[in-house]
Amino acid sequence: MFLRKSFTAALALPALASPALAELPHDWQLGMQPAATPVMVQIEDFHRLLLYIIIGICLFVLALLIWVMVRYNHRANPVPSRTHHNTLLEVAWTLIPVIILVLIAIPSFRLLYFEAAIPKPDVTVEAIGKQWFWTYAFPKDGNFQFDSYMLQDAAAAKAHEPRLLGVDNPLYVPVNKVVEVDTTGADVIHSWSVPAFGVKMDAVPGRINHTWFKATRLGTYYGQCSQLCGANHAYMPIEVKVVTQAEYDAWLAKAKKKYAANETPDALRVAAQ
Ligand SMILES: [Cu+2]
Repeated sequence: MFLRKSFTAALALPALASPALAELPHDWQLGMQPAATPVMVQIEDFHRLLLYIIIGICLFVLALLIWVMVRYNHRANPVPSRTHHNTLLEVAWTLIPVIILVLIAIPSFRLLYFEAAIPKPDVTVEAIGKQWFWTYAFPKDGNFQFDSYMLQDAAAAKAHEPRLLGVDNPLYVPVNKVVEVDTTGADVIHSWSVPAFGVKMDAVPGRINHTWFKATRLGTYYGQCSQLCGANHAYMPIEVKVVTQAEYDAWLAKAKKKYAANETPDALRVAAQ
């Protein structure tokens, strides 16, 4: 019994030391980060479908090339054919790609509309891109806002946060709840992007863009500004902690007090209405 317990603990320890639930890129990673929202699951499915189609076409073209090289080279085919038209072939190589493109367009548009239609939100967050940090505002939940800066290397190491991705004030959201993210830019165009959520929305000065996610797994998720916005563009990461509703409520109550002095700017609130 004791042995089994210590064995389990030994397994669990390294997982705790390197944040077990953190979703971030790894060295030698091939492919995308594991999906954490329904939108990202569908993006992955669509990506896989495209990959199969592309591999099929590449293999087909490769086979044709090899066949032509072997069967119709100078030695194997000393007298060249004088054929210059084949109506059936020409119709086929026009129609088949059209059919493939239409087959791709159907799930593509379905996914596009699924992403664009925001379900009724449980939480609304404004993500305001600034040179070079993010400000998060909760206009409907207590009307407070706070700044989220990247941790410098020493501070990140101390806080067991990944270098260049950890922030001082992460965004907290409840698991399995629809979170609407309204993005805008305070100076130039930024982009709020979290790969595991399948979310990337430009933050444009003078307008508010809307997107959403519903994280289905607890954990810490990282993203980065994805629109070149100036000298420190690479140093304004995004950290989102997906927690249980109870943990979220506790954070919200604390945040309301801690950031009480920081009201949502009037200009933004008017624009949001
Ligand atoms: Cu930026």
